Amino acid sequence: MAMRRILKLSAWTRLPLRYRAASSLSLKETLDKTIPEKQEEVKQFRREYGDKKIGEITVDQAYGGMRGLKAMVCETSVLDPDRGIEFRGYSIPECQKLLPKAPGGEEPLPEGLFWLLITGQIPTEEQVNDLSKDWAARADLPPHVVGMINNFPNNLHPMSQFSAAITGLQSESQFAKAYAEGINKTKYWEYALEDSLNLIAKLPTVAAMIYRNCFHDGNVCPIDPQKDWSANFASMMGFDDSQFIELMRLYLTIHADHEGGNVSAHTCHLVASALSDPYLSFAAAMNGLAGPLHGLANQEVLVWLMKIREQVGDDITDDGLKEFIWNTLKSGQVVPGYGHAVLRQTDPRYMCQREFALKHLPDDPLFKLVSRLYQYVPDILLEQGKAKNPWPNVDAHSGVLLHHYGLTEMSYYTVLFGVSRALGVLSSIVWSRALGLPLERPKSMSTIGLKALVGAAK
Ligand code: CMX
Repeated sequence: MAMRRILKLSAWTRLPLRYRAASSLSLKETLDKTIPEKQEEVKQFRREYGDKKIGEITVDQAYGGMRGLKAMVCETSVLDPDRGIEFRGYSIPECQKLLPKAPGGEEPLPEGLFWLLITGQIPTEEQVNDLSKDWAARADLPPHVVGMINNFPNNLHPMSQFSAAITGLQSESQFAKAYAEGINKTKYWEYALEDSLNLIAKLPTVAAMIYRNCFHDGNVCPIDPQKDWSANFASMMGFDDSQFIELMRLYLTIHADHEGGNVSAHTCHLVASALSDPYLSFAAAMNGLAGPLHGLANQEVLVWLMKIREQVGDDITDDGLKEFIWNTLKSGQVVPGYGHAVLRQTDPRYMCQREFALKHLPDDPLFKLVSRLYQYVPDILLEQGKAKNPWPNVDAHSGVLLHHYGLTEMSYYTVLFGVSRALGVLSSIVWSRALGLPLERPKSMSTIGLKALVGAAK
């Protein structure tokens, strides 16, 4: 009885022993142990069940962006339409509770989420601290990338600068070098891991340089090896407010992964399947994230909120707000930050940002506007009758928090999303190489071919 009560006390105790991290193991040692077990599990599963059917494809799915098609494997996270994202089985509130925090902090450290995504285990504080130090030590950029970023014109969108700089970093790829030297394929994952750790470590420096060049004096302070990844990133951008640093920890944790089929994750997976190295694959992913229906929606939301303010002001009436929403729809545009290809409820990533706002900035006028939109947009989208999901997604809330702390340059917002997304998609590359996943090459059909396939009249 007492035992049962203890088991209920926290989600931590639900973890089977094998999923608890052994505090003495490094990340590489943990993967050295975990990967052969998983390889064997998958091998046996495929031997026994490889020819089992897992679904059917309709003509509408072929034309309709392959929604719901179960045709790829992603180990790091699963997206449930109602419950939202689960990172290796853990919801966002569970991650907020279980993952190590900075001293005095309340939000999880993204280093811990990365450990969870790539190993499947909740790390110890020591392991997370080691990762913070490791990333700080790897953060330097080669001189040609520094020169490249400093030469980008200010009118090149920050996401284009980000993607180009990541491609420029490809000179550092140990995967590409080892492949050229003829490395055995069983070792691919080790080089993919090394590239991923280096790239993740360097991204805040790249992103901060872009921010300081585009919007400030171009000066970026050096990395402090005593600070965690988010604190260093915030400082390099020029923000030292402890609440903003906490926000960055939360932000960089919740944007990291959204299973395998979203545009950025799928792009990364696809490009890496050609054995393009993690730098090239991640740069490609960032070009997808830069689309307005995906990551750029966080910029679009703020642009839209500012339009409401400019055109009608903060004192807009309820009817005025509803009219503004309807006008957006009637002019053939989407309401940014609402709807989702998979989710059918309010995104838990929206909810945790809302909780952060309620706790730290309840009176912020822009947050109040975001809250009022949450009251009206879903009903209007339902009345319009097109969107399958009328509820807000992550992008409906992120910009208002950044804006509150002075990060007001909305064309930069997607870069922050991109820095976080690296944690998930690069973890997946390591696993794709560990599991020996092959070149991705689905079959496409012409309309003539599809008609013939389903027996449609000529
Ligand atoms: N505003 C207006 N119309 C919307 C809408 C919205 N927020 N969401 C969906 N619709 C429309 C679609 O454009 C589509 O219209 P058509 O039939 O005229 O083409 C119709 O409703 C059905 O779409 P759906 O099946 O509900 O949604 P999809 O899976 O095709 O698209 C998404 C999903 C996210 C692209 C869409 O909801 C959207 O455009 N939302 C606004 C942009 C946004 O917030 N994107 C960020 C998503 C999260 C992320 O990746 O970062």
